[in-house]
Amino acid sequence: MKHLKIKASFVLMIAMLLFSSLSVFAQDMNEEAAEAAQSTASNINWLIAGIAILLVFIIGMVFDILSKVGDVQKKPIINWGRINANLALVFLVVGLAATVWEFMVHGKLTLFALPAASAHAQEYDNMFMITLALTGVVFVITQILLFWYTYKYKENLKRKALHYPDNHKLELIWTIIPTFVLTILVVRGLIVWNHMTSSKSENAMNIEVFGYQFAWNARYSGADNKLGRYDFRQMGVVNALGVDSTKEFAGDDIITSELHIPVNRDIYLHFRAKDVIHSAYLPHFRVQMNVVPGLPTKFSFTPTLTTNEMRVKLDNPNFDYILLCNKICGSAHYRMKMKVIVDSEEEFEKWIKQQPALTAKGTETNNAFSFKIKNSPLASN
Ligand SMILES: [Cu+2]
Repeated sequence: MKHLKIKASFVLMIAMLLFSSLSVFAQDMNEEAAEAAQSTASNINWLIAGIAILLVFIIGMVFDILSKVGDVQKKPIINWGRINANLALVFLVVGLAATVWEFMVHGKLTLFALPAASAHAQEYDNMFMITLALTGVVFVITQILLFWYTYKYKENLKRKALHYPDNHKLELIWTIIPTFVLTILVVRGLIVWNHMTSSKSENAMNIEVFGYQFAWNARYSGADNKLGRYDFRQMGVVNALGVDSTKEFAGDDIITSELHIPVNRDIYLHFRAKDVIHSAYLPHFRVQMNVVPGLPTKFSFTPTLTTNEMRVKLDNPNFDYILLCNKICGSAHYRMKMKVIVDSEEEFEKWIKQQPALTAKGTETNNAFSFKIKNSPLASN
């Protein structure tokens, strides 16, 4: 019992400390709030975190003491079985309510609430919807069963557990049905994916999308519709993409920091990364592709709505399409975005004519950088 008394007084001490610090802090807040509430925001967060940890600790100790008292008296004070069962029911109701709330409040942020603007988008959205509906139904049913049975068959000292080692019929059913459903989903997914990735026509416009920490560039292939070769040893401050304008197909390449694409034209994007893995995500076109250093990736799609048409459709004159990085790639990942503009054919022709080609810009290789690289072990071949 002496041991218990020490523990109880320790908990009391922590509680008193906590409440005295809280009241002091409340006074401070009143005074400081008028001056600079913002500067205390991070202090408040730390205090809340500290309080939460202390509370968990105190509650744990209280339960510990009660159960030890129960042990001494040979009669349990806390019925853990009942607490767990009731918590399971609370979890079920709160969890399901939170799921519904989440859908109602943030459902408009999901992909299929975002208007689609590419030729393959309908197929993609259908697949998304079917998968979500199927998994959603299974999720709700299994969660209800899981928590309801936890509650219903809570610990009961008068009841003996039934030994039920196996049931082959049941196991067959819950193996075959998911296998069947998942096979349909995967096969359908493969069909849609193959259709999406093999629809590239011969005269698709080749554009390179170049990602680096923390921005994007687009490189147009120019009149020849062929991207000139690049060499990583030529990448430098002046020539960020490492394209040598004197080489075949490279002279007419055009590098921009905005991605303009003509509507209803097949676009073939070639992705390249400079430093770490990025992921080019064009949500309105239902396009996403990893952008990996040393591993070229590609995707073709056809935009179906110009930026102006989309602005009218959404009744939002400030709307713009976007390409953003969807792979956490470093400290400034959040601002790794590129504006995408879908032009009419005429608008696009006008815009692209205003962009200087590499030869016109007189882009040279960065000699200082090249020199350094040439003398490094990297350039031994
Ligand atoms: Cu990135």
